[in-house]
Amino acid sequence: MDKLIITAAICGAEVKKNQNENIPYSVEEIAHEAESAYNAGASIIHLHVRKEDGTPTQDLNVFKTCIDAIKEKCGDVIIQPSTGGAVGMSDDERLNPIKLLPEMASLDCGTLNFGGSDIFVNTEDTIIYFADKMKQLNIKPEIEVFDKGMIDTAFRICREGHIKAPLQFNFVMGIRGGISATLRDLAFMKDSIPHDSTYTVTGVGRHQFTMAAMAMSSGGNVRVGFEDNIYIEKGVLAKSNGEMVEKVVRMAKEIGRDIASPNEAREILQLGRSNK
Ligand code: KMH
Ligand code: ZN
Repeated sequence: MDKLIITAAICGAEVKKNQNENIPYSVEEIAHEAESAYNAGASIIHLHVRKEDGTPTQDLNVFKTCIDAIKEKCGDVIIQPSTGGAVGMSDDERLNPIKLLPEMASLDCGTLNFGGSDIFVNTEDTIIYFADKMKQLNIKPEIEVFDKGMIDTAFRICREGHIKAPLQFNFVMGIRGGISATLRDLAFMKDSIPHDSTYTVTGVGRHQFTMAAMAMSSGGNVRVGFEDNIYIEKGVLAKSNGEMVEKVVRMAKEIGRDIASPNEAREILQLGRSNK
């Protein structure tokens, strides 16, 4: 098996300090959380940013300031801005951070009920619009899938030339409205992607570490972080993203899976190769 790539989704758009006071909002807090995850073994930072009061934003300047601050503290870490942003944002607002030419960015491949009464809208036109922009800028999309049909959409747009293999998937499992976080569904998702693809598993909420265990033992990669879960164990709030990454590193050590450095992750994911 390849070395394990750990992504830290350090902030997200939805979770707030009243749920866990350690959720980062300011540039300093975001950079500090990225550093804690990087020092613990994360090679990718999946990045959302906030206004000072915690409101999610896709403002270009806020992204730039945060990315600069993270680079200063974390040197070679891979920064993967979100183009999902928050529910209700316009397509062009969501796309803002790709103007900073990151190596990767998220590409959400379908619409779903999102955690209750919200709808996270990604029409096929939106997906193709985002994919074409990323292709022009040679940014590798991480294909965010919340259900199996989104894998099929990714195939279709790949066949049509909007994204290029090898594809990198992130299976987000356990969100209300999306696929459940079970071994059966992970096997289904994993068996549904092309053999030359790579995949990461994001278990939402209480599923975070059980899905991490399944992902790392089946050859997949792992995402953890405050975006997806605020607890380090049942009833105990996590102190930092670093604490969650450390737990994944301990689990990987126990089963003999080495951790990828950022440069090793670049090799495995084939970042920086032509997207055309
Ligand atoms: N905040 C969600 C609505 C992504 O980063 O691409 C979308 C999201 C996915 O978090
Ligand atoms: Zn996200």
